Amino acid sequence: MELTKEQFIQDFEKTLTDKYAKPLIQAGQQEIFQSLADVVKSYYAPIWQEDLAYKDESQKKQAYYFSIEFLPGQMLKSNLLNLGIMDTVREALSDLNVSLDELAEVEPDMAIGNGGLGRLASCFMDSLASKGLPGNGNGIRYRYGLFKQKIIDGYQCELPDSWLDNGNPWEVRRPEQAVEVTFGGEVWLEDDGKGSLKPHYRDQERVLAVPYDNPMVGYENSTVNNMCLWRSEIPEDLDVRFQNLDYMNQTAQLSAELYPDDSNYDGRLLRLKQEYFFVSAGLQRILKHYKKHIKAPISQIHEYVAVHINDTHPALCVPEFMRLLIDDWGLAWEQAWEITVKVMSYTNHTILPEAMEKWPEDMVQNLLPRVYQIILEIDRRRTKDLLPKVGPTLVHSTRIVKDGQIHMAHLSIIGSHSTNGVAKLHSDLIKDVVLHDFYTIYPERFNNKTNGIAERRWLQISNEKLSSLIDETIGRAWRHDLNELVLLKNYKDNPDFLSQLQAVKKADKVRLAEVIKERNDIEVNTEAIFDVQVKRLHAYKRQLLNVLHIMKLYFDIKDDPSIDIYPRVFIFGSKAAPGYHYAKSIIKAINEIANLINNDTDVAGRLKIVFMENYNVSLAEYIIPAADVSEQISLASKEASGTSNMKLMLNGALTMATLDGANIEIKDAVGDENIFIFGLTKDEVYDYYARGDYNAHDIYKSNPVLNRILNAFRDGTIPNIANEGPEIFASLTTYNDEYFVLRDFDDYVRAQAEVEALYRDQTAWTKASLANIANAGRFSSDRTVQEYADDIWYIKANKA
Ligand code: 26V
Repeated sequence: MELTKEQFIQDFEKTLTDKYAKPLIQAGQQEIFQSLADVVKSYYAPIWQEDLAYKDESQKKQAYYFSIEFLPGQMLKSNLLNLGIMDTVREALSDLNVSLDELAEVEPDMAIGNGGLGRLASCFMDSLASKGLPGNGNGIRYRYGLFKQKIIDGYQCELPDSWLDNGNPWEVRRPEQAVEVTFGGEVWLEDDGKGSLKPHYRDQERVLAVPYDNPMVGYENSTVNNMCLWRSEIPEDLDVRFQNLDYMNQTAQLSAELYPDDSNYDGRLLRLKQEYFFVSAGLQRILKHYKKHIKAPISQIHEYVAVHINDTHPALCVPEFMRLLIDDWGLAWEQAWEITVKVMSYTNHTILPEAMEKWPEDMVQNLLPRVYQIILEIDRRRTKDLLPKVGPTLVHSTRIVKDGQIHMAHLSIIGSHSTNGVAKLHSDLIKDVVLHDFYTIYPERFNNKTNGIAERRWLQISNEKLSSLIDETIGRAWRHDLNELVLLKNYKDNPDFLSQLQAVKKADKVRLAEVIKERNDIEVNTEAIFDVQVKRLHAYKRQLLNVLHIMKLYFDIKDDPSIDIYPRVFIFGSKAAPGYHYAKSIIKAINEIANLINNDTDVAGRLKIVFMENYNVSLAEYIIPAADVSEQISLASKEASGTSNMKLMLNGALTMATLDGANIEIKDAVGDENIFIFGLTKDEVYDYYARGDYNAHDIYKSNPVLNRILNAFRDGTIPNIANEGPEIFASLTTYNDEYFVLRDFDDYVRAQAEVEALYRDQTAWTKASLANIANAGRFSSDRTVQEYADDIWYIKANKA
């Protein structure tokens, strides 16, 4: 949009007066932020309104991304950037002696997601809008987002994330579009006199779902999509005096809290309620909209609507859509089923068995009696149809209802026309191993969509210095098409450019060093290698492998304090699920090792370990630009894709990687000479499984370096881990090291030595860094969502 500084200042000062009856000079940061947000809202609101009207009139097909998590982070700069008014507003504020950067920090992160899955959903929201694609979000407006992590005495403590205390300035509450979602009670079918059976209900619990619309502003275009988040409330006509307290609490609780665990399936009733709540509300809204705006019969809804099931959490979309089509719209089963399969599509984000959702049959039956009937009927009909075609073995292994449980991945695959994994390797594993029987039955449904990241947040906003350097070098076209970054390759032998690239990295490291000083009170050497591992804490991601390597370097120094070791700063950012005991022990161990090494005079500052508390999107925006090394060291086959690997690459870090997830595609993009690969391959891991002969204890016994390091966990060398140390020791030895940490250790050490050697040659390193940036184009989520649009959703860009 067009905006002059003068116009902005006028708008801003008027808003401040209207809102707070105060001049700028008397206003606090919070008041200034809220006023600025209101001004920005006044800029996008008309575009939003127009785009909504356009979508209704053009009758274009729209996609709805159903996700129980979104992780957008702060929205101020994103909105300014995408509206094309970042520079104007920054300068105007600066004329008023207000720093945009400081002001932006006032906004709490919108953290209604755990990690990779939620952040991917938000990158997709940004990309859909920026590509002008009509794609909307549907989720839950949790009152409390992902917990705030405090580190106290080295331990993770969890505090509530009360992000809505000052309101959410971007959202619009739409009570007039509230719908009801019902739970429990009894259901029975009666003939409606016209030959079909209609459900009748008794004693149901009613919950009001109120939508809050959040604008997803497209980058320098006129698209504003919608992310709808539902809040649970008590229906207005219920007389609260006659309701029991349990019900009142449960209802209010529904949208109260995000489940802070993305590592283990946990069959709690409230979680199932949340899943049904946003699924039912979202589908009801879509159908109401259809009735009102789309001039076509319901039997054609698949030509107007695509619903995406982001992991299995929204899998109830399948039976709920069936219910609405049959019970409310009067469709026959066969027709409803055909439409449902065409409308739905599903993404799998993990193949770890412990994360697979299976709900006990009786729980679903009690909570959602009608939906349960429909699930049984889907399963019954499919079994009957398929038996003669594929035989009992395949039918049984792919049943939705089995052993008293409802398999949500099975439901999602069977009830949709597309199932995709999130990186090539992961999609292959799904087809060849984990869901192989489904692939045999429905081969045409399976496909890959390699993840991507929104470069606007992960480069333009978080790394303005690098962005400016790129602009000066190759122009601004990359801001609309990340593939343009390949043009940077022309500068790989340009010493001027290389030294500017180094200067940018240095400046980003200095900026992070200041944050570290302020938050951790640790001084770090900005000449050192900044070695970064940022992601949720999980055994399969192997933060421990990183830790063992650090201990090795430490012992090298202890053995010979004059040893020539290149200085390194190891930076960790990671939350553990509150109930994941082992992950929390690893956090404690990292912090105690940090204390030990950071304060050892022999080390003399050559090694520094920094565990940054409360890793979240806004902290990532500081850490990632400053990274030299990106740690992507999961056991091959376990990390579906990873996305921090892409963010770090885009910011010029070199990847230390196993051949897992999207790391493989990063390697293919940058070439073997610009990445550090180590460790077992997926096939080697599977061979171990097949033979069953992995013996971690043997490695512990026979490898003296590892022997010494592991002993340090239980002999007091690492202080203050009397419980955690032996626990970690036992997991790696007695319990046979589930993720082959010891097996990959030597090769990891070898690859880390290569890192050090290359870093000593600053020119060679910088060239490799450049190769990473220049080849990051295909990891843009703009590419990813375009593939979803073309291959799965069949939606087309606005005004195209
Ligand atoms: C799983 C579970 C398990 C049941 C309990 C609650 C819960 C909540 C969230 C999840 C999601 C775990 C899956 C996940 O986040 N996968 C990550 O998805 C990223 C985006 O595709 C991908 O890059 C990561 O490799 C993958 O671990």
